[in-house]
Amino acid sequence: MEQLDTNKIKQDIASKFQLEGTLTEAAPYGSGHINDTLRLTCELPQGGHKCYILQRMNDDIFKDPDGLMENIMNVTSFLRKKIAENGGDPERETLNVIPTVDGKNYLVDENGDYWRTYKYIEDATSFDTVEKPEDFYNSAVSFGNFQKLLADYPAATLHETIPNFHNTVSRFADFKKAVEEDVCGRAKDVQKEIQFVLDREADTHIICDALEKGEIPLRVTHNDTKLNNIMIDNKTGKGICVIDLDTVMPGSALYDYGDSIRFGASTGAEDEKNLDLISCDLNLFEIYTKGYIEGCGGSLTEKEIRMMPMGAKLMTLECGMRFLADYLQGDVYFKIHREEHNLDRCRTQFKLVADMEAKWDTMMQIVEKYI
Ligand code: ADP
Ligand code: GN1
Ligand code: MG
Repeated sequence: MEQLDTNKIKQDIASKFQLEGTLTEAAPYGSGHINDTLRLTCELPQGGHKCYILQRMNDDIFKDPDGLMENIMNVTSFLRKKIAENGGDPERETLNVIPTVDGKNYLVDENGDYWRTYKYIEDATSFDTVEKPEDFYNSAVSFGNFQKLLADYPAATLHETIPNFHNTVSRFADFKKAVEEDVCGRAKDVQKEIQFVLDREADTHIICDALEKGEIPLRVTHNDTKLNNIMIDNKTGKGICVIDLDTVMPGSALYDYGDSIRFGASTGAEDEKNLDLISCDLNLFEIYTKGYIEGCGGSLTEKEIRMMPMGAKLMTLECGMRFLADYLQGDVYFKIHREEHNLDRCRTQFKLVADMEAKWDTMMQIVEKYI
């Protein structure tokens, strides 16, 4: 997709949404890997200002933006009702879509790009790393609660925005295909990383098999539960709003739990080059485990709890496979900000997987405390 032209966005795109006040600024925002995000600032006639989040949806990745927006409208209106019933603030505790001037949920511009606008959640922060363990705990409670709130959502009405998103068996097949095709001639230099994945093929079946056999339930899950997909309230420190709802689909609680551990229990950044700084922090692992189980309000089964370490390991392995496959394919999926960015990212994931394997018995002992 084309680079963002903030002047053009101010004139042609933002003006087509029902914004309050006069738009004064449109600035790139956040550190998501998928969509292009901007923060809009509008001056209000009575003084003060109001912000919005404007996003160009990635339609290379989300092939059915219309279905995706239908999911978001339906899921957020379902959540709004539940939040109000529970005495919360639906304006702040879920995403709120701002319509276009002609009343649509999203805009298609003359290049065929898809745009949407959300209310900006004020006085809250999304963190790229765990600065305080309490934030991680509070994010766990919120992600667990998110899943609990969606427990009776009519799952069959959800569009599958990315088919097989956390199907580790099909992710493994995609990975092998990327290695075989080797379109950029990069495979020869990353044999060690490729072998790391190939050695773990058997693992990729474990959650898929458990779902297929009905040993663990299919639920409505978020599927992209990294720490920066939650807004932490600046005053209370609580997780105030789960954002980035593009991948809300039927899935396993182990996907949500595991992806959060992958990102937040790591002692370093997802793209850290110095692998000596990367390990799985068992204190953070335990804090998140406790918070997630509490947030789910007793709904996780014993089998799910026992499989939590496997969820953490497989979500980390899967993400590493995806980064490495993208590196082999020429960096076509995840946004990169430097040469070999995806290679650096895959290496942190594999370092984490190896560390989890080394700490396996302790991880099992930790989760068993919560059965
Ligand atoms: P991506 O899919 O690219 O990760 P996100 O929807 O997660 O995009 O948005 C990127 C970042 O923008 C988030 O990590 C968060 O910092 C910020 N953000 C997104 N939506 C909001 C919102 N409604 N209010 C405040 N900040 C937001
Ligand atoms: C992407 O959109 P974002 O940046 O929150 C990706 C996740 C990966 C993550 C790795 C739709 O998440 O699956 O785990 O990057 N989202 C999509 O950081 O592919
Ligand atoms: Mg995000």
